[in-house]
Amino acid sequence: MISKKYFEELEKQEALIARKNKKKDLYNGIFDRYINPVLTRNHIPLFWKYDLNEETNPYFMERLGVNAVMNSGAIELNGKYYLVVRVEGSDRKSFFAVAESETGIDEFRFWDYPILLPDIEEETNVYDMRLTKHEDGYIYGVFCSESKDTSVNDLSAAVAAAGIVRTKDLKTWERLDNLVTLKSPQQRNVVLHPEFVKGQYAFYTRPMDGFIDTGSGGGIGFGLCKDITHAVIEEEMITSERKYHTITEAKNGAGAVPIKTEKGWIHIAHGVRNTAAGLRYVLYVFATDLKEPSKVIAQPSGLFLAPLGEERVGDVSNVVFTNGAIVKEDGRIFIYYASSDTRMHVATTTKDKLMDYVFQTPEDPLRSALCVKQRCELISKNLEMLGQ
Ligand code: M1P
Repeated sequence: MISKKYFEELEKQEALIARKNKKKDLYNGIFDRYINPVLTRNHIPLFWKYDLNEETNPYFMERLGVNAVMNSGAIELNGKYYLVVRVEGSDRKSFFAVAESETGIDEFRFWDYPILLPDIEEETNVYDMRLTKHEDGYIYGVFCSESKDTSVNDLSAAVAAAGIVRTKDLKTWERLDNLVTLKSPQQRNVVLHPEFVKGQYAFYTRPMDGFIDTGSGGGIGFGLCKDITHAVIEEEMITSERKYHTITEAKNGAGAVPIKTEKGWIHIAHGVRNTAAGLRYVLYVFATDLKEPSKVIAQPSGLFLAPLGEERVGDVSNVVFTNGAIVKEDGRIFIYYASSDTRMHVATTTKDKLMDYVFQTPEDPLRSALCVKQRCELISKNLEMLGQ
């Protein structure tokens, strides 16, 4: 017999999924935020967590809990919006699952089963997949493949590498070799560029000395490789640098797959700085050259999107993180971001607005005196317009 409680809980969940989303009444001219998160752990199908059988689960208890849904890759296929979500079980292990929506801003629903990736024995955890529709015809998923660091006597020591899978339908996944970067011992936040560069596959990387600290890693890296099935990057160069006293001082990492525009590739990445309250993660944006996607050609000052209100609180508070955006043919852009490693949100904008933001917003002059000068110039121009 199916437990009665299941049907009560299901009704609540269906109401949650059917809830319409609305833009928040917050203006900055750059993007719109939305009132409801697009996915929370309460969207997880009940049959992933409960044993529905009254005989074996008389108290209708969660047997396999889910702690958080976050950091999702995003892709549009046949007009529908798909997120490949990082689902974190109560056991701290993450896995990937597809959630689908007709609107991109609400009614996201998980498919019946999570993704069963081909396994690599030493891999402990997988997370944060970026989905690239590559010009070679495949959809690639590049994610963090974490394993225990057995070279030191420390239970929390781990090694982060970039795992690579490919698919055509998000259902059948072929696993390729993990990316090897000869000069960097650890990698997270690796993104595959959607086009060939100099006839090769191009990756944005994030060279790191350790599992948490980037150490000498100077920012978002870039490297080429010939064979995606055994990807090896011999040389990495730095694209967007980490900079002293900016939002990228502690670390930064590539986010969504770069968006192609007439004027350059637009990147939505994350920057991290350290504070007395711990690391603070925000999103920032920069553009790279169309022909040389490693060369930064514009970088607006400061942050693009920061955790706000309830977004500031969660498992890892004061964090926003993106690894997926969808660009519609009509120019609308859906940026999917997680807040505080707990839930998923969407922010919407357009290609035109994003280009205006990237190419017309002044750069960070890097010192207070110059920043106030920059602001005074804006004020005096505006006061003149206002006739004062
Ligand atoms: O907890 C915040 C984020 O920390 C890591 O990001 P980074 O490698 O830039 O420090 C990742 O574990 C990410 O999943 C997480 O959201």
